Amino acid sequence: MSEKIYPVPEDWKNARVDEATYRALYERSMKDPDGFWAEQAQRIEWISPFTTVKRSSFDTHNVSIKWFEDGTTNVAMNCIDRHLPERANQTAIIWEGDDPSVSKHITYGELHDHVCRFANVLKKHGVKKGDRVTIYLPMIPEAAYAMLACARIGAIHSVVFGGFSPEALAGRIEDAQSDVIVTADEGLRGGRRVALKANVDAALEKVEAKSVIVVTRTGAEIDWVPGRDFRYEEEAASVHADCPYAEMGAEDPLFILYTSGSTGKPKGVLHTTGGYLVYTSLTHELVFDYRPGEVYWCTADVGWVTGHSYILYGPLANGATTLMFEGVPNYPSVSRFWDVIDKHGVNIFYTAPTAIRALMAAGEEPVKKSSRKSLRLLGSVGEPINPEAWEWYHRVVGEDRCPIVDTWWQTETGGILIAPLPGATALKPGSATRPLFGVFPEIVDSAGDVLEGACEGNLVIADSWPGQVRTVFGDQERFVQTYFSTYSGKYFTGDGARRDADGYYWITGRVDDVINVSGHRLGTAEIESALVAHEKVSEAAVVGYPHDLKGQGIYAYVTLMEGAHPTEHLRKELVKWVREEIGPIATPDVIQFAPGLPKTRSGKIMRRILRKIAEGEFGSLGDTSTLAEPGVVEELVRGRPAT
Ligand code: 6R9
Repeated sequence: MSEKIYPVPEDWKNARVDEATYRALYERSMKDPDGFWAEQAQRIEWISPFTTVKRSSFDTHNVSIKWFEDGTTNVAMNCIDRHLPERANQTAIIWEGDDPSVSKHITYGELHDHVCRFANVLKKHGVKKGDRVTIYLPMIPEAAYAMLACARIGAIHSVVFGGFSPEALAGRIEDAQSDVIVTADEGLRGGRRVALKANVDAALEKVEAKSVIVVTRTGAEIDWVPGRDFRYEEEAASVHADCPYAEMGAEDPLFILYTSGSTGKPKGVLHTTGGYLVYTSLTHELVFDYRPGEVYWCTADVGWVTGHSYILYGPLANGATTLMFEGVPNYPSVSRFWDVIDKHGVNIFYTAPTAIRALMAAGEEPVKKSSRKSLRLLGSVGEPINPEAWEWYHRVVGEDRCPIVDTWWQTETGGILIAPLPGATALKPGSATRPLFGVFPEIVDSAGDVLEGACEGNLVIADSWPGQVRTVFGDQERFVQTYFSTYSGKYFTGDGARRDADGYYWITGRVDDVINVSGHRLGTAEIESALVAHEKVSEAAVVGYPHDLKGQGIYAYVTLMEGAHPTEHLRKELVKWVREEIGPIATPDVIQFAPGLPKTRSGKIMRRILRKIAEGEFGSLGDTSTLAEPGVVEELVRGRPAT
């Protein structure tokens, strides 16, 4: 690991938070969390003020997380209405289309009108406080309008990433019991069309919904179910232009977002209103040192938590100008990101290591063609960033002048928990550095004992912070089981971490059966259950292996049914099958047909061995003596395809 240190640049010493302020505020947040958060909560507007700041318990028998619970507010009011006196004519959203000649600016005033109309359309379709609305849209402004419209009337949105298959979409609609689906005729990414409405149609053959509201994006011809399907544009023209915001309790749900875990189906991570907004707004302002008037760009998709917290809610709560990009980094050319930065004068740029690695592979020339002189700060999120990619990002993209904030967090954490503050923290490439205010990380060993000083182990958080997940939608037991039972009384992140002598954290990756492919979280169990759903597959085991661009690739061991033959044709069919069951992000990189899987005598698959074989580390397979049939390992080693 790189031990190079990048001190805070001279011209950053006047940032919002310097080293002394960081230390003082962090200490205050630990000693007097109630006082600290009561003060921070004033950054948003409350309808009725809270009197209780925090009431939380991580006790396995009684997990409960509540922040500002007797206060009331509204997220859309905070993200829009509150800014109107000062910012009605300021751009809230810059939308950059997939086609580089298409973009538009939406002011806070216009955002207000769009969101009100969208809210009234939802109301017209019977959506009430607490109802779930599934949003399956591409990266178009209507995605933001729809999410904020839900927030405005107190409905709970469940955004499903547009890359998910009908099967995956159906599962999420069913779990959320959502009657209304918002989609588009098609999406457009990298010049290619994505058949969103057709996917919704296919999903609704499996589950029911009352209304499908279809935004027109490409104008493609699509199938239509009269009485169920409605054109958004026609609906919007038929409703009032104004819609009052609902008064919501701080602990009323804001959204559900499905994420993969180590077992079973994806979990509906539930976030609530007050604490989430306070936390995303604070972290957006401090981590990115956001200044009024600046253009801020996060390249995530709104289908992921990064899009929720740092394209939409955090930036808009701060009255920022946030850029929303429909396309991909390499269309029409690998200069696209840098061209967009110049076109819109982007000051703060936040992307994922997987994109950086892919663009790094294209060389410096496509970057150097652009000026990037507007850039002031760079950010990274989604997976550990390898020091080579960090150095390249810093030297080539940021021309050695822009600090990089490597932000560690999760769908469950709502916002960034560990990251540098650019005016306070010396940087070490590959380290997410130090905890933010009110965040109490600990590293524990497998027995649960807290390790001190420089150490390596599993990362837990010892106490609650306002942006934390409140429950798994409809399944509190699973919530407790997943996050609070491994290490009693602590939130378990599922990540491993190292802490160095300076107190810096280095996230080493997942320690559970979750893999991180291009920054997307996938449960190996999900891919396995997709594979065994195929009629020719009898058993499957999926592991991650190091992949140059994606961070981790998907390696699947597949055992076939009697009579089925391991052909190239079947391999392709299985790849296609998984894409259809889950979506293209779950495409297996390697499928190895295996006559048998290594199992213990009690029948447990020994994943440790499968991981080693996938990594090509045959010399370190460890103890195989407990295997029921030691011979299968040799066969797997012999049969391993080149990766
Ligand atoms: C925000 C987001 C969460 C998992 C997390 C960890 C990995 C995210 C990281 C990082 C190292 C970083 N992760 N950021 N690892 N350094 N800066 O990505 O949420 O999709 O839920 O993924 O991603 O393994 O546990 P989510």
